[in-house]
Amino acid sequence: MGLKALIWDVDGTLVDSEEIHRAAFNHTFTERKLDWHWDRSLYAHLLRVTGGRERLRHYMDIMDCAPTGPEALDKFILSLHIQKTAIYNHLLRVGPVRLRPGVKRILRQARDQGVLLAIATTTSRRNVETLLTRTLYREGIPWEIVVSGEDVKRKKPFPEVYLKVLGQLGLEPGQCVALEDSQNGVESASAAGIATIVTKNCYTRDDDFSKAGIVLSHFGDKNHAVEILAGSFPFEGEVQLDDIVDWLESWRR
Ligand code: XBP
Ligand code: MG
Repeated sequence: MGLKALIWDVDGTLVDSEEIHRAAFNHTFTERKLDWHWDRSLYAHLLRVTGGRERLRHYMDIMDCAPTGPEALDKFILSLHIQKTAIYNHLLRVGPVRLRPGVKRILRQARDQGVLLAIATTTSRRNVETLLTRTLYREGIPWEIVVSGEDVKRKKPFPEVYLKVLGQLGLEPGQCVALEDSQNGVESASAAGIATIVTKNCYTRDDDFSKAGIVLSHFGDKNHAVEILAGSFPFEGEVQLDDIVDWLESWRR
C-alpha cells in the first residue's frame, strides 16, 4: 500500500513543549493568586489527563481545592485556561522553542517526496500555529490537515482526532504512520488502526507503549544517535523518511 502520510502529534513530539505548558499553568496560578504549583513530578502525573481544562479540573478534584462551588466551576476553569493559553503563546513567542532531534529532517524529506503531512493534537489550533510559526516558518512545510482539541468531542486517548485526520486526508489507516510521544497518543492512534512510532521524552518515559510499533529515544541527528527502546527495526544514527517507509512495510506484513 505504501506510506502516503505522516500524522504528527505536537506537544512532546515536534517540540518538548510540555515544560512551556507547565510554566504557563504556574504563571497563571501566580497571577490569579492561587496557592498552587505544579512541579515536574506532579505534572508527569497530571499529564495522564489530556487537555488543559480537563487537567485543571482533575487537579482540583484530587486536591479538593476548587475555590468555587460546582455551579461556577466551568466558568472558573475556562477563565484560567484562557489566561494560561495567552501566557503559553507569549512564552512561545519570546523564549527558545526548538524542534526535537531529526524532526525537521523528516518533515523536509516528506515535503520533497510528496508524503502528506498532518497534525493530530489535543491542544488548540492557536497554540499549534504559534509553535509552527516559531519553529518552521522558513521551511514551507505544507501541512494538509490540522485537527486540534477544539475539533473533537473526545480527546486522546479516544481515536476521534486520528479518525478525523484520516477522513479529511481520504486515506486508509494502513497508508499512514502516526508519530507520538505518550501512551494516550498511542492509544488514540492505534484505536484508529494507525501504526505508531513513539519518540519518548522525560514526561513519558514510564508510559505503557505496548500498542506502539516501535519506541525510539528521538529521531536522531548528528549530535544524538537514535536509540531503539522497544520493537525491532535497524534504525541507525538518524532516522530517514525511507526508513519509516520500510518500517511500515515490515510492520504491516
Ligand atoms: C498534550 C496535552 C495538551 C497540553 C495542553 O496532548 O495534553 O493538553 O498539555 O494543551 P497531546 P491545552 O500531545 O497528546 O496532543 O492547555 O491547550 O489543552
Ligand atoms: Mg504529545
